[in-house]
Amino acid sequence: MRVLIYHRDADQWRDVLRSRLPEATFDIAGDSGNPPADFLVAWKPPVSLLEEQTTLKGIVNLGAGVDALLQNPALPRDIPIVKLRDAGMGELIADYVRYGVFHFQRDFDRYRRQQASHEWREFDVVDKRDWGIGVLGLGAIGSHVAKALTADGFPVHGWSRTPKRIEGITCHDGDDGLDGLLGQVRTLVTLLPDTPATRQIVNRDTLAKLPPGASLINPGRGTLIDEAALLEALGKGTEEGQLRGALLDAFPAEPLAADSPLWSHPRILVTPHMAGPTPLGAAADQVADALNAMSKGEAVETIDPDAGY
Ligand code: OXD
Repeated sequence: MRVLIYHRDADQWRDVLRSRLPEATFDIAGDSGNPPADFLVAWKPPVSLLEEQTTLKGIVNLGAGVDALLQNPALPRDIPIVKLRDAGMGELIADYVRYGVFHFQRDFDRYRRQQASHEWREFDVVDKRDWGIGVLGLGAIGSHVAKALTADGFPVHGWSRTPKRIEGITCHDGDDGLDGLLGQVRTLVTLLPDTPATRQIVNRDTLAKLPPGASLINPGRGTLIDEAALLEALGKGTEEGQLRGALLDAFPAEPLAADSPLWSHPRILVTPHMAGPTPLGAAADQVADALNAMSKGEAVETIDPDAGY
């Protein structure tokens, strides 16, 4: 089998995959002019690359989100597309979210601002059991995050499009379920895929349904959030508005533009899409298994292009 790899760290991927599939041939792809391949292993391949690869029998997406791939107009629709499931990203993203939750629950955001004005003032701690957290999106990563927060002692509400049951998590679904969840949470975490149904799910209406002083953590997709509504809910300056603060890792256009107002807002923390880097080892096992199965014509767990994940 001939495999083409398109990734920023393509050499590393080639080495780990070669050690798992010694009989396969691996080539590293440029934007065009590549040898024809049976399988493409890629993260955000360019249109030109997909256009020239007319012999592909399958694609492995080197990430959990398939939005960029599905938006590629040259994506073949008649071959299996496999994405990475939780290959260790769940734990990394859970740590990121837990950091964010403690940032707000233990008032680190306020202490950081107080330090700037040399102010010594202690806040009463809100008990974890009274700090409801809403996790929008209960896929492999969302449910990992929800369980980690439950283990920390927070009451966790999860939301998904279709009904789910996860032990220890209060699960909600559908539009009514979303409204019910929003009213009960002090921190909202967005881990939904980017689909037409989820775009700007965090908008003026949803933000208004959160209790005053709630916080937002987005390690998911930038498109989930209506940025103008977010800035409006935060209000200006250091004075806490309807929304107390936000920790944002994903943006509709990345890198975040240098002149974006998000950078300088005193109650927004910006991180450069670093919440869930893909750990090579476990991910390489998943990629190798998928390539192996597809090359033998065996069934693989493929994405659903219509659902968008
Ligand atoms: C992913 C990502 O989807 O890194 O895996 O955003």
